[in-house]
Amino acid sequence: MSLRPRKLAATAGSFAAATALIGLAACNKPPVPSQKQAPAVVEAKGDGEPTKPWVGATSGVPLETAPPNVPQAKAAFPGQTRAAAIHTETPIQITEVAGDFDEPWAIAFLPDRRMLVTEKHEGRLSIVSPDGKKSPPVAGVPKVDGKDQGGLLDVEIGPDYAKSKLVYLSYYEPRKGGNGLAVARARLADTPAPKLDGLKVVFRMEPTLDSSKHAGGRLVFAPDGTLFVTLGERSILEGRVQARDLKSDFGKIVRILPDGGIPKDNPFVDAPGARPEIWTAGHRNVLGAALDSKNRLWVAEMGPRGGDELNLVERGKDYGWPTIGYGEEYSGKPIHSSTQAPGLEQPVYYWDPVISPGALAIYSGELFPEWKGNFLIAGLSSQALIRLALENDRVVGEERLLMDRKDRIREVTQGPDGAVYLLTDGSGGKLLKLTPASKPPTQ
Ligand SMILES: [Ca+2]
Repeated sequence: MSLRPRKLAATAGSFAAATALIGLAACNKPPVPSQKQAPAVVEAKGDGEPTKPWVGATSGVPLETAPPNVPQAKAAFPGQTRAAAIHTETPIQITEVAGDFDEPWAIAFLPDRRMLVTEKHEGRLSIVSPDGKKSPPVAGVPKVDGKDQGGLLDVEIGPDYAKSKLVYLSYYEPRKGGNGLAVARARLADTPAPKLDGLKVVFRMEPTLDSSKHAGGRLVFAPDGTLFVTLGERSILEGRVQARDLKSDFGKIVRILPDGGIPKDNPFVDAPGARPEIWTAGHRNVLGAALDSKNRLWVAEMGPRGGDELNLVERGKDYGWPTIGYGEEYSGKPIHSSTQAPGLEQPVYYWDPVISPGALAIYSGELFPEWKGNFLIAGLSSQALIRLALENDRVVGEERLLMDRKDRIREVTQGPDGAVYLLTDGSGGKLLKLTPASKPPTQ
């Protein structure tokens, strides 16, 4: 008998309120009866093929079988889209750590493993303990423009947090004439009534525009202490045409110092008219970003219909939006003059149909040895956790996990314990934790 945890009943404040197992090779065996609540067991998901190890041997059969939106688009190199299906062998236990979040967006771990969690529309920040208890909302969060895609987005703790107590927030800043992404930092007074002290805005995306979309917002600290901020092109045409224009922050990834200063080795500091914070150009809307084991920056980029991208972000390069790309307008009209052009970077991988990537994490933990070095992407419209295996900077396998839950997944991040933490999107969003499940004993 298989139980499907369609609705996980949460016990207030209790850890392991509900658990589920996925990824079992064969789920014919009944779940192990436990003391209180028998974990529900469901079959491996992904594309429904039997589970098998991915290492060194992919199925050779593309994971994606739906027809492309832009069938005439041709990949620039083999393996740029529709990689072979791979399958996680480790059974996965899903624990609902906490629920009832309103549009949760991001998680950042404090040194003691409690989590800072943002909620987008209300601009709320709270501290969640590993057993799921929520603090009162942290006071002193800046005012946000919480319409549509706007609000409070990412949170990171400063590299010097142990001494400075500095936390960094990205958000849609309400401004005269519209809004723009801003990054602020403040000291966290981590008390029973937590608050932010000494808030200072360290970055303001320019120009201001009246748009409720595509401002990016992901924060990534590099080991050299610089801070990458991903931005978007604001969706409306007036913004989109600035995505490759170095006089505008739209469609850029910028690199700043934690206090808002400009690193001297940024690529355009000496280019006349260029904004000195720009690191790369030609992005549409980057919501997912992570460093790999060589400290290179990778991004998952929300594309048009048929054109979501994975990009390796390299200093000073132009990723081509909206001049080149693989997708089309949601109306079906063409956007791009071509899929390739000299001087414009190709994505390492693209999705057609799209997955709608939220966050990106690159797994380096010990709990899931078979995931080491894999890319985990939060899938919104795809309602999945997408796993990519790469070799030599090429995608060699793709898997979609958790599809039976039908959750839009907004955030994925690795915890200090090596577990994978997720936030599901929307009202009633959940904080989920993935750990390996102990296999049921052989009957
Ligand atoms: Ca591109």
